[in-house]
Amino acid sequence: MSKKRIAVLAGDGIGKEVMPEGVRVVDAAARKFGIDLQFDTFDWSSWDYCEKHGQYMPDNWKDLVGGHDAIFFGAVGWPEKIADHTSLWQSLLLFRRDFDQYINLRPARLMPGIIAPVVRRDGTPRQPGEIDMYIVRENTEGEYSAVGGRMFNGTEREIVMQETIMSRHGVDRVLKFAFELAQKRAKKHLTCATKSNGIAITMPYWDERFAEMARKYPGIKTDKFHIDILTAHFVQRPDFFDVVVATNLFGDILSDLGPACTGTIGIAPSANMNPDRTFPSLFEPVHGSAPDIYGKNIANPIGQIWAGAMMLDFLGHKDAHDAILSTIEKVLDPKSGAPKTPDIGGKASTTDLGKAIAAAL
Ligand code: GGG
Repeated sequence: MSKKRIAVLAGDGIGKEVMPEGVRVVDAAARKFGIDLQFDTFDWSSWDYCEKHGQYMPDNWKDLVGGHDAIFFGAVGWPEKIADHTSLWQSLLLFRRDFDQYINLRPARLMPGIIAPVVRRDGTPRQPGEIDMYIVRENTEGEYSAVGGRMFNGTEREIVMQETIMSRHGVDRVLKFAFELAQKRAKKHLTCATKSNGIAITMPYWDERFAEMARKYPGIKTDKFHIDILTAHFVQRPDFFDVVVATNLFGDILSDLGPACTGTIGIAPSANMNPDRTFPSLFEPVHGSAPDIYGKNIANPIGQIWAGAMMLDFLGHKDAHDAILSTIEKVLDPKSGAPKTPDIGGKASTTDLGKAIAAAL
């Protein structure tokens, strides 16, 4: 089998702490399953690089990583030094857009040993597997268009505006992906996140395209909720959901809320995919750089590790993905006695948990 080249960009804050554990476990899986991987590490896409060079990434970033099979990404953002919207648009959002990573796939699953903060209606705790959903987030347009501007800055006449862009091509391809994913799942249930009562031009269009696409998938049970009540349903009956498809902004919000309902966003992974494989896809934890806990080595590395498993799956190694996932479940199970980070009730370090998963693999 040919060598697969992985571009590794740890980025900012806890990205620097969780990435070594992600690489450790992906490397261990590669050895176990005979996958020939080469990790190429880059120090850019970080505030450290920006401080020296005045920008988050070198001008030739596309040449440097465009030939890789995948990008393994940590976190971006150092708000003490640079506005988040500047750092994001100089790195992560450029990857998503310029590499046409139009699907952002984010699973949320209740794992063994983690107490979900959302209990059942009768007050009993939810059990592992009871929450098991995928959020499919549109990843290149929508509310993240960056089209707009300011006029009359600093005056009484100041105006600021920003457009939401939806293209038929962009909407249809993410809906199609979501229907295809639902088709493969046992429940065959797809929920559409909308807000067409208030956002009366783009969101009705999103709903129309959803209804049109649904006609091609008669075997899929569909429903549609406005984003406000949908967030309430996530908290009150997360077990109802299977696959949820959402615009860029709504998908971002739901994919923090979904994992939060499973106890911690520290374990949540994210695959920014270019399914056409014209460009490399990018795999990252859902969480950001978390400056408040950076430097303590207490961040949960599972989001990064699980993202690494999704990367291996995308590269054609489902066996390695499944092995990492079942090892994470085994290690999280209280019976394992394995170390846990503070977000899941333990006192262990990032490194200890990463090493425990690699060893159990
Ligand atoms: N590991 C991903 C990361 O650093 N995310 C920071 C963030 O704020 N992302 C916003 C987004 O995903 O739209």
